[in-house]
Amino acid sequence: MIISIKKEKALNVKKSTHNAKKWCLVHIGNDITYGLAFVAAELLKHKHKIMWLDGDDKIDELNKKIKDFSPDYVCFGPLSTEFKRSLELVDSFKKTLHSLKSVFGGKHVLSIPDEIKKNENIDYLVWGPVYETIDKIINSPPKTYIKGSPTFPHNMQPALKEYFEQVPRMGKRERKYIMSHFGCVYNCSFCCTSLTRQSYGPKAYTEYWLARRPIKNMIDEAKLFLKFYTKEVSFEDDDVLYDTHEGAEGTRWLKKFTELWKKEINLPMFANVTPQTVVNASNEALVALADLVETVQMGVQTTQGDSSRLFNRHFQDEAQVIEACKILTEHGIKVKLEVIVGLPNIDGLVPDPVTDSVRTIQMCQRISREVPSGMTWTSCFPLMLYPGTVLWKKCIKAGVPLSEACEFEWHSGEGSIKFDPLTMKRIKNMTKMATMFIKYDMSERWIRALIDVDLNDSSSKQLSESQYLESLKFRLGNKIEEEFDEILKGMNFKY
Ligand code: B12
Ligand code: SF4
Repeated sequence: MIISIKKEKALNVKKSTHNAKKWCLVHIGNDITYGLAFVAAELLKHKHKIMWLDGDDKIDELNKKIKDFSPDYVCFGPLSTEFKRSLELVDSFKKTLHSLKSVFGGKHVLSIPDEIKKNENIDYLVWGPVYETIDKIINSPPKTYIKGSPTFPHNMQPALKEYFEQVPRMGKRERKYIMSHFGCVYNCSFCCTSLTRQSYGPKAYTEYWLARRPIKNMIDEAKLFLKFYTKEVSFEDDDVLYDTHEGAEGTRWLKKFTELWKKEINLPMFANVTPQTVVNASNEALVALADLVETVQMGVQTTQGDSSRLFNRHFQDEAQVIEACKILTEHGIKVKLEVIVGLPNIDGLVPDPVTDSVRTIQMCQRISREVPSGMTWTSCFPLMLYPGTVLWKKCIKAGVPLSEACEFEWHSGEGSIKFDPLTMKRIKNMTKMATMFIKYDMSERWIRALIDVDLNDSSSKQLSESQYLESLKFRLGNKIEEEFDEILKGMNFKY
């Protein structure tokens, strides 16, 4: 008996004070629902039974699975883009199984809890981390609002095996994700990450969200990728070079991680960086990064004075982005630049959104010319205002009209700001063609002429698919084109 208690302690197994319950976890969309995999792990740790569903399957099939498994709870962790589908599903599931209780958590819930509370079919809302919430859910009456407690990253391990097996579309997804910590040091006005920092305070944020996980835990997580079809792994930290300036602890961590990744996993990887950390990173960290990844993604968004103030990114300018690109490419790392167009005119900062978007694209052309050809690639997003963010609040306050066509799907080119129809068309076309404008270094006249054309459904689809293929080729080489049709089949590609 004593041995088994010791064993349990060593395995960090927590016993629930309740009988095991049945929980259904609902995946939605084309990408790994990373946060929900941590919820799955917490449930398994408490000895509950789980079942994953692919929420994009036909509703009749899903209802049948709900009936057969008969769960006590159904869990959703939607981003804003997936919220509508979550509500459709929960409505239908509750009609199929009257005793079913729903639990909602994740970023969208965190951003606008008061709005979410109005939905009748939502029984429990979890605000923040899943930790220390499971027993509270079981013990509390419906319509309870529960705040989770943060835990140290060494206690956070996602349960992916059941997920990949039961949602084969995700098991077979060519790209998998991994994170070494779960926070971000910036405060972009279009992002909801800062809400967590505000709610738990900067000290807790640094301690829990910005501390890195033990490397062994990440390697254990990634060993599973080797058993499923995986072509590449996205190192999803917002900034993989965080804390790698001269003398900082991050350099040692990155070197060690790279060494073990190459030895034990060796799948192609790409990562996110910001210009600020690249220019300050130690050479050792850059050398390790170059060993780990072939490409990085760099959020440039915009670097023109006024529009970058709107985004709260005015600490970075074009010169810094160019310097960062040069440093990275000199280390042999290719750079994907990410920019945002379709900005609102608040406080007179962006009087002409089309000209602002042309200037942003021209900036990317200038940046690309500064480094050897083929070493950069640009992705252009329409501005999507996620509810609860600083910029969303600002737009509401300033009476900026919002577009109902925006479903937070960036391939669709539908942004949040409702301009006049001609401007809407031009912004949408810009997001669909910007990659090409930059790759082929087109002049302003060509750009302005092409964003004026009326795309039909087929051309719109082909342009978005071409951009997506371009991103895969940039990272994985031209050969991936042979598998592209197969990759598209596994996706519900929205364009
Ligand atoms: C990793 C990541 C991704 C990954 C995985 C996304 C996913 N669906 O899980 C990828 C690369 C696929 C991705 C894509 C996108 N992302 Co993203 N991404 C992130 C990132 C960097 C980290 C999120 C994360 O996994 N954290 C680690 C986990 C452990 O934390 P967590 O998700 O908060 O989960 C914890 C709790 O919230 C809670 N929890 C979560 N779900 C549930 C459910 C229940 C029932 C319970 C009880 C608890 C619970 O428990 C977890 C453990 O404590 C954040 C930025 C950031 N730094 O937070 C943006 C972020 C989540 N992404 C965002 C966006 C906008 C997107 C895209 C829409 C971008 C785009 N336009 O294409 C796409 C959407 C694709 C999709 N359909 O999933 C926004 C979301 C805004 C919003 N309100 O929706 C964020 C916040 C960044 C931002 N700009 O504001 N993203
Ligand atoms: S860098 Fe990314 S995660 Fe961090 S605040 Fe900006 S958009 Fe959000």
